[in-house]
Amino acid sequence: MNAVPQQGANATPGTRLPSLRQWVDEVAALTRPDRIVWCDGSDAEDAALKEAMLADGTLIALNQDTHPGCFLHRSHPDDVARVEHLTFVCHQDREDSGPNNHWMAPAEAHAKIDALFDGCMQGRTLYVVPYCMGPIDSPLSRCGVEITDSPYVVANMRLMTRMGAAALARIEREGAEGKPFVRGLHSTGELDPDRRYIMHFPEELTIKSYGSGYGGNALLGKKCHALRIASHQARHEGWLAEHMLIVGIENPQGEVHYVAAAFPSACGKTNLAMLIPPESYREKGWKVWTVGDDICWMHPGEDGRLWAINPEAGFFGVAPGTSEKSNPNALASIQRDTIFTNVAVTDDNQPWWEGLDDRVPAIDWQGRPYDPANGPAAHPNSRFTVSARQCPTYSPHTENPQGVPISAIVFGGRRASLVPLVFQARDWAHGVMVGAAMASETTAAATGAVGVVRRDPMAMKPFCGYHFGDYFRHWLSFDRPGARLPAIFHVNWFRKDDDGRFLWPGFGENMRVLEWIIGRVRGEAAAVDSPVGLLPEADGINRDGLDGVDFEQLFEIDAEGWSSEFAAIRSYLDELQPRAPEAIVSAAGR
Ligand code: GTP
Ligand code: SPV
Ligand code: MN
Repeated sequence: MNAVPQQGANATPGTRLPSLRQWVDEVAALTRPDRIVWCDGSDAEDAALKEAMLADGTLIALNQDTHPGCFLHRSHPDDVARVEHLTFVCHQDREDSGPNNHWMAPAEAHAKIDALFDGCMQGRTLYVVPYCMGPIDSPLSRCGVEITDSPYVVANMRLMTRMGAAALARIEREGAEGKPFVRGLHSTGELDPDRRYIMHFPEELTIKSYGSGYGGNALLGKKCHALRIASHQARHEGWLAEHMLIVGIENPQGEVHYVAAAFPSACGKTNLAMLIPPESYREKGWKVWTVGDDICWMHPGEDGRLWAINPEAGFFGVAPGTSEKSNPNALASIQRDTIFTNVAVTDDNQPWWEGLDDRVPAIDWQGRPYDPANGPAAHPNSRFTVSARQCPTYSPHTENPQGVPISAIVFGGRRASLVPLVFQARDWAHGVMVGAAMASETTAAATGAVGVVRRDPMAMKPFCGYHFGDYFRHWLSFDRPGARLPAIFHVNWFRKDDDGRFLWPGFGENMRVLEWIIGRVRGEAAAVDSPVGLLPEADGINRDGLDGVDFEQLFEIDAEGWSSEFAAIRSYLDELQPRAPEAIVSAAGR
């Protein structure tokens, strides 16, 4: 059956893969679009889409003299962040989704969301978007197809993934061998928060998302595929899909150590991935290479090490706070060919957000004349979408089909008190417990209250596609004969003094902490044991040129505070019983 004829200027003949063709036909029969476009990812296709979006107001051209190829998208004001309360992971068996996910029986979930999809693309175009997560020729990469009625999603997927003809060719080749692709169906629907669901069917490798156009809800290759579905696949295939940046640290000897770091949403991954070392480090020859800023897929290699790829091809980064001082690499990346979402603009139509500079914006993120009485000019979760290739420190090894070897894993959260600047886990099981015990203040990346401390194990609370107890067990399983596992650390850039000021300068100065981490990995830096783990010696972190930093307070271990923290961790692990692994529970002090 092919209910809807192929039409349109850039419509292509579709696909020779029967399973894909059949699925597109089924979706078209359900959603009833006016036309179907198979996206090839070409420049011409992108230009035509952008022209159409400029014509209908989906995109607004920014100042093309200062920001060539840059556009602004203003989303619906009720559609600015991930919606965790509307996100479901629907395993057949409820237990498999765990208490960490919302669950609905798959049949019920399909029925509920298919009712919303029924006829929803009438008057619209259905885009078929084949994409590859990871280098196109890497055996570690995985493919998917997103069907969407949003040209904004198509333009973003083109930046965030390897999208188009090459991905389709790989999907067809693998399909002929019986290897499945992930199916993602998306419609912006009416953008009504009461008619919005983000649903995952891990056992069917299927995603259905309705009623939102926002990044994490709508760019299905990202959180839905590369974390929720991929984490489920990874569990069964023996690898890890994580909410981590990947950064290469080159020391003065020219050795590059790759570090993967899991921080919750809007807690510093993009910034650490693009770090520029302080001048005193650059003079000595330290360099930093950006591999990825949000997602990391790690596979055990034949040498026993974990090898990582960044499944993404672009950055969907937080705009507020990005400046020449905090993140010059990000700023340099977004001077051209960037899509900005929900930022403000200056009177000469340049993108602007809080923390960029001291200019006063003219128009706020909702298109109103800027009035501080209305709140921030840019939405706190306003974002930029840009190709990773535009980052000045983009690592050429990002394209390695085998990935890069990971020397250290770093967990971290936003904790105003209690948690020291850095500590190291004593061994793998202790490190898995440290990751499982993570907590962080909530941010604007998801709807709901901001600044509330919640448990966010391994920064995966919103993204783990299965039961956290099984997930920790899976992590522990990597410790086996022959393994040469990364050392595990925990950092906190966000500890505050009694007046509410950050104790640590952060950003580029985080290099000092990375230096200690690399020193530990190389067996050079010393450490002392403490109730939470291994701490740097008194002068273990380089303090040269850092005046006024209170290291004593930064590293203070409050025994009483930690005793209640461990009690909270244990009661959190209790909620995961009977699936919480004993090694984690006992590492947490029982
Ligand atoms: P997602 O894209 O949502 O997954 O977030 P992310 O982890 O990539 O967050 P990002 O790096 O964009 O950081 C977001 C916020 O953290 C911004 O407000 C930054 O200014 C702030 N931030 C990042 N690094 C530091 C740091 O070292 N110190 C302090 N104080 N703030 C930081
Ligand atoms: C996050 O919220 O962790 C993000 C942005 O990286 S989104 O793609 O919307 O999930
Ligand atoms: Mn993220």
